[in-house]
Amino acid sequence: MTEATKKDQYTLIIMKPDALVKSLTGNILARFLEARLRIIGAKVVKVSRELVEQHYEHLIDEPFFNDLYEYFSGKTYGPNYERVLAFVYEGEDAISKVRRIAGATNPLEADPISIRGAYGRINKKGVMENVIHCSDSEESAKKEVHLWFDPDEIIKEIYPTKKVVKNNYEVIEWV
Ligand code: IDP
Ligand code: MG
Repeated sequence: MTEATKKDQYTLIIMKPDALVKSLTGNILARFLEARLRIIGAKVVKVSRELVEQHYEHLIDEPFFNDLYEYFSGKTYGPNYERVLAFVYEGEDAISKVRRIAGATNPLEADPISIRGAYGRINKKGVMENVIHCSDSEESAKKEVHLWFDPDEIIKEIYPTKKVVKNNYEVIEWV
């Protein structure tokens, strides 16, 4: 493929509460440098039960879902850690490059050089505390970016938007 036809992908990366507990934020950002991607959105979020249910919709019937909620919301670590950092990255093959640097879901099976392999663990309740989330396909990236970011929180329009009037103000929403 020539430079002009290479297609950019978008991916959502979340530094989960254990990344913050372990002071890994700078380290993780540095690990993603090698992928040569660009950050186009970034914020800190306090995660609600509703957001976890939407984000991990595919796991809602799993017996570990409530423990996963406690972990992902940060409740496991106390009020100072009830937050995550969310990023949208853009670039060529962004999804597979980020998944490779992140490592396998189970930190005990992940490449020890990967982020999850190096820093993850399985906690006492059996939850895979694996430090980061990253989208696994273009379809889930789109769903996740819609869920976590408003259009005006990303520096370019990566998915279609529409203007709607709310309380006499014009706001931009995802289509
Ligand atoms: P992914 O994060 O690699 O995309 P998913 O299957 O989407 O993996 O699972 C979401 C998260 O739920 C995982 O990152 C991990 O924290 C947790 N998880 C997934 N499967 C299990 C399990 O079998 N036991 C405990 N925790 C799990
Ligand atoms: Mg997943």
